[in-house]
Amino acid sequence: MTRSTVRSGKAGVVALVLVAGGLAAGCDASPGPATASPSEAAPATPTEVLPTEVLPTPVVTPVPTPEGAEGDVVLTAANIAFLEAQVTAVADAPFTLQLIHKDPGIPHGVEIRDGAGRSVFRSEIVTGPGAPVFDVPALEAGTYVFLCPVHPNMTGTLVVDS
Ligand SMILES: [Cu+2]
Repeated sequence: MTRSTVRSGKAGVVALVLVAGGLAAGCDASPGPATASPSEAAPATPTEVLPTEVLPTPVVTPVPTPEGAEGDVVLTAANIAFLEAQVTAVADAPFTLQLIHKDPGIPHGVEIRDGAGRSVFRSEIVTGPGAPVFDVPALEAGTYVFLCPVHPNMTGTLVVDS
């Protein structure tokens, strides 16, 4: 009885050691691939939420006349749009209108229409880039529309002041 008890005890110890060894081996192997997995590492990266700066509403300022501009009135065409929403000319006197044309390979021109929609001036069409100056005849005081004959969406206001 006592022998068999001792034997079974030894066997039990051996079995425990084997099991422990097996567990240890399993523990050594499993953490490796788990921590190396990038899919688990990515979500763990803390996402820094920066405070959103509250900027003041931008004030619409007139586009400064480009350096080297020669016209009495200067219009800038860029990205198939006039940068100037409104320009001013002096009434009852011929003036020059310069088109600063910044769209390479794209044709633009300038047409001026009076309040009744009549065309009072139309420049030649120019393929950019370039900076042609056109002579515009005297206009009566009033509010006109300028536009590009090629691109009707390119429009703005010409105020002629006496
Ligand atoms: Cu155009």
